[in-house]
Amino acid sequence: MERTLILLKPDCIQRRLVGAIVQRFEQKGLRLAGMKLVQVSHSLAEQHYAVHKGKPFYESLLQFLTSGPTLALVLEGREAVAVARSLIGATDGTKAAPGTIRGDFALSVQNNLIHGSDSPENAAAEVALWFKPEELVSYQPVDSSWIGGR
Ligand code: IDP
Ligand code: MG
Repeated sequence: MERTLILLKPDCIQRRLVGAIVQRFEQKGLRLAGMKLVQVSHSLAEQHYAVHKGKPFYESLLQFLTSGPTLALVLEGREAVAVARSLIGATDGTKAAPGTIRGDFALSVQNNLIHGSDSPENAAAEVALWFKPEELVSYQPVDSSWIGGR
């Protein structure tokens, strides 16, 4: 079953939007496989956003991600990576479609509330970066025959 890494960034925690956002993933049918509140170190932020090193917004992005607690989640389900990205919406809050998380709650490009892995390969690497194997839980959801995707 596919897994994806989701980060509820410091603006999401500060704005008390955790419940509203986690609810959207649960309602869709994705299930929690891991969850922890992290004060992100500079080193972890650098590793997570290594692909953006050298871009004009990189230093500011690291500053943002380390500026307060982040909630890290692993979500599991059919096509979890693509499904989560479509619920999240476009990077720039002003361009994200209404109905998406960023479309409904974000106006900023940088402070756009949430990260979601962009491919199954990156998801596997990001899950391994943020979680130890023993921090992840596998279980059979009681409603899986109704939700589908097994
Ligand atoms: P994504 O989060 O939609 O995958 P990426 O292009 O991977 O977007 O960028 C990573 C993060 O860097 C974004 O979520 C956002 O916080 C920040 N970011 C991206 N582009 C810009 C920009 O042009 N200015 C400021 N911050 C940006
Ligand atoms: Mg990205």
